[in-house]
Amino acid sequence: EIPSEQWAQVVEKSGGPVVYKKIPVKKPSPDEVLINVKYSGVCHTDLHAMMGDWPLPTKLPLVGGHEGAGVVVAKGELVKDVEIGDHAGLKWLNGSCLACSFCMQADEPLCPHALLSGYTVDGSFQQYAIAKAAHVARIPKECDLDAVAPVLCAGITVYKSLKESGARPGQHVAIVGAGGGLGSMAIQYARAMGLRVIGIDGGEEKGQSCKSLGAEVYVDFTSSADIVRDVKAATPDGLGPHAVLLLAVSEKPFQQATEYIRSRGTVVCIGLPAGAYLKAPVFDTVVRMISIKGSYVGNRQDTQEALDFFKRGMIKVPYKTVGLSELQDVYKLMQKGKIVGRYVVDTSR
Ligand code: 8ID
Ligand code: ZN
Ligand code: ZN
Repeated sequence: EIPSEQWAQVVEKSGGPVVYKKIPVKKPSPDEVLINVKYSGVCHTDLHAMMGDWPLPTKLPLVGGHEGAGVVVAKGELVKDVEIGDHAGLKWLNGSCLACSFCMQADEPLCPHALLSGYTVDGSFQQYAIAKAAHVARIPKECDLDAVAPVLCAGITVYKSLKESGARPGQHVAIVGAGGGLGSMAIQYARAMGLRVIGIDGGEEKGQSCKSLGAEVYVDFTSSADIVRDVKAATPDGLGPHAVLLLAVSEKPFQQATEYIRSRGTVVCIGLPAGAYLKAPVFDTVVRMISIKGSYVGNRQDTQEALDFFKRGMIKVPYKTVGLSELQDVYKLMQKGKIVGRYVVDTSR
């Protein structure tokens, strides 16, 4: 009942576009599962991969996608704790060695042998995708597979980054890029974790979305005359937020964040604009004791915790569903910064 051929969106050359075509269905190796992907979120990372934005080459031809939610339909003989029929998620970290010092300490995203879905191995923009069983997300049966898909990268990543920020309940976090895919999730996770949110993005539609998701203040970077002043003014004592999550696909806010972060606060870099650099004044960083760090997806435990928030009904993010065949149109909207929340593709059309 597993077909030998399937529909997929394939990047055939760096720069794209994606080509909707039939390709063979692969068989899982002994430690792998085959997931019948029902829905996949579209992350900005998938666009970076197609455009060749980063200093790490992708495989080619490439099937992108790393927010794939579906049903396990086949498994290798070594797979003991995932069953056929289980709901499972293909995430960015497709597999890791499980033996290096990072894997041993549950820092598996840092594994030097990591396999990346939709980047170094084929991902979820196909109907049947392969993943290492140890790393697939265990999706509870009560979760709708379309709504849960964006949790598999966006949700895990922002949840982890909020933990990395060290922000405590009642404190303020500024979310830069708050109207996008990661940003919308970040507002909801921050609220669920007891934090107070300042959303920063561009345009009225994103502003309304940020507010409805739980941001107390929205700062519009396209119309604000002084972003630093506006962000600081959004905290009761005017001294700025305790944490900043940088999710934007633009270098500018990476240069601004140290100006409005509170003293002893933490700036967390998550977005990956092409060729971007961080810049911060040494003097301020020292005398205001500012921390600047990166955060990269999450480990298996973070994954299950992020899913648990979703299962308990605390994470509701706007998404639009279109056919997998329409992926290139989604990329066009994404390139223009026009997407509020997430797009999810339905692999059946
Ligand atoms: O593990 C990681 N670190 C990780 C995981 C997943 C994704 C990192 N990412 C990276 C992606 O590769 C991408 O670079 O996070 C970035 C954001 O991904 P996304 O949320 O999927 O992208 P999006 O939906 O296009 O949202 C980006 C938002 O940034 C806003 C845009 O308006 C959009 O809403 N934005 C921009 I562009 N410039 C801005 C600015 N100056 C800005 N918002 C505020 N100020
Ligand atoms: Zn992603
Ligand atoms: Zn490892």
